[in-house]
Amino acid sequence: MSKVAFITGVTGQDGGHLAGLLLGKGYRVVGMVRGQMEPSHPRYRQIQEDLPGVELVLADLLDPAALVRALSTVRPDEVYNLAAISHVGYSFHNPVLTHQVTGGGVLNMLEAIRAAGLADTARFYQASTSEMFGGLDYNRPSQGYDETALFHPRSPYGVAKLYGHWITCNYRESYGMHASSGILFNHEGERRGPEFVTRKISQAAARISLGKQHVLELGNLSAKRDWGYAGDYVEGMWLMLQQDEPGDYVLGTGEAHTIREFCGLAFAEVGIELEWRGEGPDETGVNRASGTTVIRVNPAFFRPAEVDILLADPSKAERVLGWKRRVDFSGLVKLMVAHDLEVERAGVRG
Ligand code: NAP
Ligand code: F7E
Repeated sequence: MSKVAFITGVTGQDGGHLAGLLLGKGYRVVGMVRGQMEPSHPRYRQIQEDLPGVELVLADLLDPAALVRALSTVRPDEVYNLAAISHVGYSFHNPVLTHQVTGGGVLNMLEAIRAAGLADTARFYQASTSEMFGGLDYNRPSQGYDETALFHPRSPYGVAKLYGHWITCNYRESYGMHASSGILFNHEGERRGPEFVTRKISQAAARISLGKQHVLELGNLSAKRDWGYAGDYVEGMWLMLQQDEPGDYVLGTGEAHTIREFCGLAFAEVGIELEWRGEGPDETGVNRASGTTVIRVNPAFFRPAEVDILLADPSKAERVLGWKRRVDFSGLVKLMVAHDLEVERAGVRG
């Protein structure tokens, strides 16, 4: 009998990678999708095309009864809760919805597992985040955050995720559930949404090199992130649920780079050498060969509170899970730009 996995957020970046990984391991994979769709709906058909082999079930993190129905029917062995409002900038504009979906949605899932009578059998993965650390001075960013570092979230998203993290720990301690929390640092790739900075840059580099776009507008160029490849991180999620005991694990690379560095590598991939001129909101990235401005700062992309640096110490995951990232920073930039060049040349969005 093959194992059954239930994935919320299956239409997102990580959901696509995880579904592919689990199908490859012989799982029956059921993905939860939301909306008033039926199989003839174009979006439903699109999702089926994007995720071949994945069975779809309709429910929403905000609808506890629908979650109970879905879980009672599917009766999964493993539940991966990846669904969330995941954009930090957006969470400042819609903090209440973020609190309900990204925070309360985790509680709805855990309660639904209990109500469906699966608390003793189903293993649960919660998609926690490095945004919970926030990154103030006392919180040791220079040596990297591990599972014991202090939390100080700096956005409604980070605060909501912290609730999701602690309620997962609480259900583990209260009801003996096999509930694990993966504290994942930024992970990117060809499935990343274009509203996140890496994909915004890789798409723009491809488009600018092909003459389809002139300028890329960005916010804070100095923030540093610990960027890895999403395909490596979903393997870590799966490994967490294969352990005898549940736990909390940091996944990251142990290297942090600025947005500026990401731009430099991405534009180099399309043959544009960048020169940075000016400072603060007046800073620009100029094509050294042509003298044309290809990047400028738009303060509309600044956040009310920024996380200046996120750096991981993933030694527990490496030691206990045997997990290690495979794709490094330059490999990540290369694969994203190569993908976007292909998409832009073919004239389709991907
Ligand atoms: P993503 O691409 O933004 O995907 C989010 C998913 O959540 C989408 O499938 C979306 O469905 C679904 N969703 C949103 N609201 C929902 C609701 N009310 N009910 C059911 N589904 C809902 O996110 P990702 O990058 O794959 O990240 C996966 C998870 O890991 C998220 O929880 C994120 O916060 C967390 N995380 C991500 C990173 C990272 O660097 N990627 C790092 C740490 C943690 P629709 O398609 O219908 O909108
Ligand atoms: O921003 C700066 C921005 O939106 C990264 C989510 O997956 O990872 C992600 O959250 C940095 C920030 O990701 C633009 O201010 C500059 O400093 O790509 P991002 P994020 O906020 O780190 C964490 C771990 C998650 O858990 C989240 O779900 O880039 N930045 N200029 C910009 N960011 C965006 N989006 N757009 C810009 O134009």
